[in-house]
Amino acid sequence: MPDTIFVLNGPNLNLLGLREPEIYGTDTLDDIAGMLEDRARELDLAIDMRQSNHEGHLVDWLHEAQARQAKAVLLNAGAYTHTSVALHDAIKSVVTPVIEVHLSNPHRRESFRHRSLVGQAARGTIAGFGALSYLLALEAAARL
Ligand code: CA2
Repeated sequence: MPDTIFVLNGPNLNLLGLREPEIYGTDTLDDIAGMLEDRARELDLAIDMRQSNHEGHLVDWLHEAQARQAKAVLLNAGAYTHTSVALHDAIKSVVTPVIEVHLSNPHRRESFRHRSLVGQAARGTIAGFGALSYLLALEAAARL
């Protein structure tokens, strides 16, 4: 069985490719899942990609990643990145390495996006490369 990489996506990312393409690009979340699955196959990894608009689902899925002995989690927590102590604590509570992912570069945007509670707990961060951020994070996860 190949190792699994969980790819967890937070609020509003279900709208990806449908709104605000100037910020987030034209790829949908399904397009990104397809790209990740293609590359994962080459790396002998499996992808488990999920999206929720609910903070607690993301917390539950971080715990599940650990319970299932996932190799790593790629986490784009959306706006919860900047607000969620619960996600910060959940990342710290699991041994599974968590890589923070963002399509945009939050540091080039509004000041309320400059603080990341996810990034303060994550193994590392990849941001600013659109859909490519996810692929780069997968490359990093494969090498952990
Ligand atoms: O750049 C990223 O990946 C973000 O995590 C995206 C979040 C934002 O709150 C973070 O600061 C940075 C927003 C996700 C909303 O996604 C949308 C996609 C299409 C249309 C509208 C929202």
